[in-house]
Amino acid sequence: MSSFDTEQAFKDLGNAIIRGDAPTVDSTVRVALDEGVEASSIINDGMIPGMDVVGELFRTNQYYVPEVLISARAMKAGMAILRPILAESGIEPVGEVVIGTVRGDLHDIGKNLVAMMLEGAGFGVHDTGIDTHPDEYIQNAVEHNANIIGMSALLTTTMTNMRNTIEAVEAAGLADQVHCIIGGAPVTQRYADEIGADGYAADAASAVILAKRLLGVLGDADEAEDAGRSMYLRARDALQVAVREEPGTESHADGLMEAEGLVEQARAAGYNPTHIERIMAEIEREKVRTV
Ligand code: B1M
Repeated sequence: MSSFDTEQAFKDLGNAIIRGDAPTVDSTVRVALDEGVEASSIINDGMIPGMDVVGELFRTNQYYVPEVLISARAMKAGMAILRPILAESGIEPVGEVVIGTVRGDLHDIGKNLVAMMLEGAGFGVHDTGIDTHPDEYIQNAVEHNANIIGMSALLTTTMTNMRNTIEAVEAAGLADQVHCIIGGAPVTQRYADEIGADGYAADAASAVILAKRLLGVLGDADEAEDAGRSMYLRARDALQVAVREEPGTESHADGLMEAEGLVEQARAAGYNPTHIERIMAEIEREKVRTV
């Protein structure tokens, strides 16, 4: 009888992605496949939770760009093995996405993460790379019969090309068929509303939820995950506000209590236990901080 422990393999895989250890990702994925674990489960239960932690470490300044790049490379190593298997398995893609960084913008780390997460979630992903002209988005959307065009921008000067692309999509008569979604560090929901985008996502995991919601394929588990994440993000904001208050004051204690309450709600919604543990540890550390 095989002594293979699937749960342990998923943990090892997630940790290897967090460490950016591509050789371990490669070997663990191969062993899991040999043991009969589904390719989609390897991605969803092993790799994406790891990448999710990487995103969180980046958001909280515990990881910087080089670490994110190394982890993304490890994720890519796993995807390279799994992509052909998913394609062969004949599972219908959830939808087709054309994704790229907008014209004039060369930043692609975040866009690549979003593309990988979408691919992992079962979307057909067609990546136009960096510096994507509005016409190139449209050509690709027509060629691949896309449901979604995803645009990424990291510069305030290139964000305007999101608006130009949306206008070009409308001019091409594709607005009824294709949803335009946007993201990137300087982009906000307000900007998305202003330029008539169909949606904005703050990070790669939220982009997957958004894409599924737009195509009407969001399941109950996704909804719970999304609710948990939003509680968690509110807890993080509350903690950040509390940290700026003087320890020992009522406002400091109130802020921490608010953060703790929100974390409990996120926990109840089943949100990622690693993130929950980490933020609880931060709250506990803050509780005993003195001036
Ligand atoms: Co540049 N850069 N950069 N840069 N760079 C920023 C963005 C900047 C904020 C740095 C700073 O000044 N503090 C600044 C922009 C200022 C502004 O416009 N407000 C800046 C600048 C000014 C520049 C240059 C102009 C510098 C120069 O040459 N003088 C130049 C521009 C080149 C160009 O694009 N034309 C430039 C160049 C570069 C490098 C080439 C050196 C390199 C890019 C390498 C690469 O991407 N292959 C680089 C980098 C690495 C950065 C920083 C340090 C990191 C960006 C990053 O990768 N973050 C950045 C400062 C910073 O953000 N701390 C900076 C990690 C990544 C995981 O996060 O991309 O935000 P992010 O993606 C997230 C979310 O935003 C979201 O999900 C992702 C994952 O969670 N998301 C989406 C992203 N796209 C999405 C799409 C969606 C949904 C969600 O739907 C479709």
